[in-house]
Amino acid sequence: RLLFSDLDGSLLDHHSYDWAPAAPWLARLYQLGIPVIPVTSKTRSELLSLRKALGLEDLPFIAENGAVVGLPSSWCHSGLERQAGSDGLVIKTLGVDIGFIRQRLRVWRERLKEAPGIRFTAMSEMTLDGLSTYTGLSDPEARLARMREGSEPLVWEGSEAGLETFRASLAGDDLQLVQGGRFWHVTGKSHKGNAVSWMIERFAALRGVTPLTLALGDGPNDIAMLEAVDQAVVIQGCHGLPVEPRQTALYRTAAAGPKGWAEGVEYWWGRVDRRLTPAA
Ligand code: 2M8
Ligand code: MG
Ligand code: MG
Repeated sequence: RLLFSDLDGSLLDHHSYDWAPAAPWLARLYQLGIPVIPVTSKTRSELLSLRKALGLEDLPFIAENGAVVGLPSSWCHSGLERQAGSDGLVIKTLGVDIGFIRQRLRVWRERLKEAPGIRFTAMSEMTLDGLSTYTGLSDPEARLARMREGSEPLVWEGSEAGLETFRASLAGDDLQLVQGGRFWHVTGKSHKGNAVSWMIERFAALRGVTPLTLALGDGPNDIAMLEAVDQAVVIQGCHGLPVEPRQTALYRTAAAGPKGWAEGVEYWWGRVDRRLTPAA
């Protein structure tokens, strides 16, 4: 089995970033050796500090909406991938470089300045204070969120029509927009769905078995991931954004955040297989 999970608004509370209600299931999955793989908009730097706290240290992660993948050595093909960094991880970049994204954003801001309804603030244009206030992250956490490699979050302040003009302009550069809880994210062609499929294929190639896969998410940027697995959970969101994956094995939680996360894991893996249920 493999479990893929969004972080903000899913495993982590949208406001406090706390995960206490999910902790018993996390501990149970760890005991059973079932990998919990974070699939998030967060950066590699945010993940390196968070996965320690979450007890997911020896596991891979998918960062920046699929643009950056981190693999511990146990997830690498021996002999082929020996370029691990000082953090012990092999990093794969499935997206495009942040320098290109920021350069194109500057170009489009200039070219579209007379167009109606186009107004946005990129995360790289926000002050550290401004970013902390907007997200509720602490200063050190906000610093890690700014260390981007393959996606630029932005706050959209223009109109709906302006957003469509902007989306079409970016498409000409093979860039796309996906919506997270608070930000729109500009990425290359990578998304959570193809990064998750990539990870499942790798697991199958390394272990010689096709895993049963579960994914949990609360936002529009999770749809592709929810469509790439066997069983899916849409966690009740705090943002009221529609999340409608084309997935028949779908459960929608009543609770939000980490409480909904535990509810979703329990729904698929608690009832079907009692051995998996965590001790209260
Ligand atoms: C951003 O991601 C969330 C994901 O849903 C959002 O769009 O609201 C990212 O910038 C991430 O790096 C950051 O940690 C998070 C903080 O809320 O916001
Ligand atoms: Mg989320
Ligand atoms: Mg997310």
